[in-house]
Amino acid sequence: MEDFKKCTDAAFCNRLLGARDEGYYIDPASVKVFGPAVNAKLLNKATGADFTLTLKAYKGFVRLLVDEDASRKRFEVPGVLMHDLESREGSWVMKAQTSESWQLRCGDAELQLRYSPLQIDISIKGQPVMSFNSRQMFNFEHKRQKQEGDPEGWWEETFKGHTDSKPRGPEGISFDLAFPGMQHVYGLPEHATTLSLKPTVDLADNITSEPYRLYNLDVFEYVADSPFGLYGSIPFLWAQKLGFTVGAFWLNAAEMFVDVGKTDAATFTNWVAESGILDLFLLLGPTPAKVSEQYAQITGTTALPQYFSLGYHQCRWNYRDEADVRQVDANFDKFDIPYDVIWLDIEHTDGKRYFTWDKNLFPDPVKLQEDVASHGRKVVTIIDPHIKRDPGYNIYQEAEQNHYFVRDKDGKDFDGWCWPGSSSYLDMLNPEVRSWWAQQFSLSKYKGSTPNLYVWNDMNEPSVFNGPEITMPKDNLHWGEVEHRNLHNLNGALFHQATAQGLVERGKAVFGSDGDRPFVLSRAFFAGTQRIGPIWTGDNSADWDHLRVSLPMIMSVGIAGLPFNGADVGGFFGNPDAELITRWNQVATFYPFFRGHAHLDTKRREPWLFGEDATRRIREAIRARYVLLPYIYTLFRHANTTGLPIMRPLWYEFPEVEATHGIDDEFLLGPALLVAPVLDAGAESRAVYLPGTGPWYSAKTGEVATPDSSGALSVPVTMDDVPSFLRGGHILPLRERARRSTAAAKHDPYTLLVALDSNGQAAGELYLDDGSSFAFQRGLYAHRLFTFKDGLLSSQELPGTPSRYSTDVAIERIVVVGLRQPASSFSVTEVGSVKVLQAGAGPVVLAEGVPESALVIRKPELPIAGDWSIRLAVTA
Ligand code: NBV
Repeated sequence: MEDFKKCTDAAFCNRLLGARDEGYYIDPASVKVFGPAVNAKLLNKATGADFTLTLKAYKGFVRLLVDEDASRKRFEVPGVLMHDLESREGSWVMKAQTSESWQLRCGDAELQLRYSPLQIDISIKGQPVMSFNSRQMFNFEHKRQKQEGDPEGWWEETFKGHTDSKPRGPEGISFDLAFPGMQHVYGLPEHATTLSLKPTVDLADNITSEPYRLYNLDVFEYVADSPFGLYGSIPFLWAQKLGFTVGAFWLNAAEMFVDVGKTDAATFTNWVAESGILDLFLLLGPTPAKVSEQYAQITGTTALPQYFSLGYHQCRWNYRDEADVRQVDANFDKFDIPYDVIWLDIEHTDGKRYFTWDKNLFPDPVKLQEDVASHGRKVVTIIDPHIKRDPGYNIYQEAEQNHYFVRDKDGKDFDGWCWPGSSSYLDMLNPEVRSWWAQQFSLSKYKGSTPNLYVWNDMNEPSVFNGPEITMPKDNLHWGEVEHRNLHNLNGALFHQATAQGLVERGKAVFGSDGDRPFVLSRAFFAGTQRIGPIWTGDNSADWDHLRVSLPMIMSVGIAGLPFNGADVGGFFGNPDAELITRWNQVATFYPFFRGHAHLDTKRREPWLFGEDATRRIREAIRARYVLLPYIYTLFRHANTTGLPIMRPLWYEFPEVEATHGIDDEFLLGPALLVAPVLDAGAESRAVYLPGTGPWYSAKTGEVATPDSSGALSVPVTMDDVPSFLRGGHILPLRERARRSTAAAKHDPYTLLVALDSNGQAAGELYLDDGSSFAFQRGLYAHRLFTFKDGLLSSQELPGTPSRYSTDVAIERIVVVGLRQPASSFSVTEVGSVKVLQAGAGPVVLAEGVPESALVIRKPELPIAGDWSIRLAVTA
């Protein structure tokens, strides 16, 4: 951690974090309201500096913009905000106006704008929820000329021998945001720490631990509990108290630090960024789902993934050669373990020249991909952003000739050290560079690639081995003479975007206008990355702490609008033993992105290498993933339409249950499945908290789980167990047949698992499409709604989703848990055109066991995408 800055090592953080200035005020004469916008002039008493302030009303959120005047405008982060944002505009209704403040209303929100010192208080339905600058920590370092005697750190600073020339001087921005009555704040990824963010300052603003840092970095062997910045940054924070969930998103891609302080009365946060502007969105919730939707309206929703990419991925640095890949591929079949994708890390290239192949190790990559594809599987290759400075390498040559590289402060192509040695870095801020890069993925340019090859972008923070903090100097220059410092945290997302665009274009060339959805995994990320593709949590370690912290990490990235993410299964560094790798796979069944991966120096660890018992258990964990895929894909459709997370904190579904607010070692997969995985070595039991009144059913046996009156339950566990619970009131679509890949299951029938609530009711959904193309965007999908009420189970279109996708796939089983009478006392009667069916007790889905109360309807032969209903009648 020595390589990385603390707040005190960064001049702007040193100056601004915790600093007060009461001198910022609004000139009352300047305040004007134009429909959705309040415009005003903001001034600083001591310096005389003036700024423009805009407060804009939208439906469900408020946007506060502060910038210098038009002649000194700062860098604004491009490409993150949704194009249709303006269509969400609301309008202000004036409530009261005095010489000291204005009171405005927009929807349920009331806002008070105080002039001097500047302060903005927001309440919803009379409840205060947010307060901006109540502690006078707002500061905006205005543009200035260098002068004799300026304080140290204004125009230059040095860290570990690297000097940042800072030609524009101090440009920091800071503010405080308080959340009255709220004890929990979440989000602000990426950090390896608890989901509910721990305080970093005490009441007197003394630092008790480092502030949370947002600065995309390649952190070698990160520790499992730390506020240090990792590979990605999303400056989006959640806060909540009973009845109110709100959010704050600062669109700013410069280095940032955030302090969190708590009192009984409120949680205080103090944010500082090195440059850029203040563009702060205050999301008014008031429920978790509303906050997700509001954030999605601002930055977009998750791209609908390729169905295959939700299966299991097998990665390793490195699968040595073609024979190794074939062997691993064959072993999955031999050991009867499904998988969808095999990955090739940097060693597959010719000297780390991406888009090339090591000719000795991979002499016939096309044949290799075709063979893997003949089993319905895909190959992923790594394409990193550092370009070897080799005049004989076509990518370098073209980029160099076209001036496509980021320049150093003196205007020369930046030369940094990375895997290939001396390297340059493409300037992805330039749209021309992005489209040139995208073209490199065409089949004719990327020699040895096929339509079954997808991509992995690593090291895109960017990682520069000999750079400050192992990254790019901040005074490097991008397109339009923009300093790297302004867009550092966006850098990786731009690269990711250009790569995904390449696969989109390739897909259109190969498959025609419906194309092929891209799959590109990225390590670095920023707000908006959800529109591009998944990320993973980087180089974790094979230990229990990293297994445990993977849950809050995945959830925190997920609630920050980027739910398609996961952690390296098994831990990247080090060697997991049979117990850890088994437990890790059992947890990862439920990760939104499920990939086994390992460092070059680790022992081989494919699922069959840990003895028979472990192989069987890992097989079960991966199979359970495939069983759940129809449900998981449906969750992704919701992420795609409205922005809901996949792996959810308990409080996300139960915000009204205060006891859930601090829990992060359990989670819900979507709304219907609660998982309390085993996260400790040698565990013989797992303490579980079940929120609400349930009923909750054991996913293993279908029996009702009975916690004590506080919701606590101790579940005995063996190495075979992953305590998980079905939430009464939900119907899950599943596919139970064991197959070698998602492609092999394409025509398999479904199971509906119906878990009744205390009124004997349930509902659930299934989203269906071709799983790979963009045809869904022109309506070629089906979205089914299943309901169970008064003994009648029905399937119909989800209202508003006319079904234009047809399939003759059927339902082969319906399992109902939670019936009040024994299962044997039911008969299934015909409704409409449906035949009389056989019914009886039988095993529940996720494992064995036959609870008396579970009714299993075998071979109902109902169409999965058709309308039907069947009635259960009590015969006894
Ligand atoms: O490309 C090699 C690795 C990769 O396997 C890993 O997943 C990345 O996070 N890469 C980092 C570079 C080397 C890290 C020590």
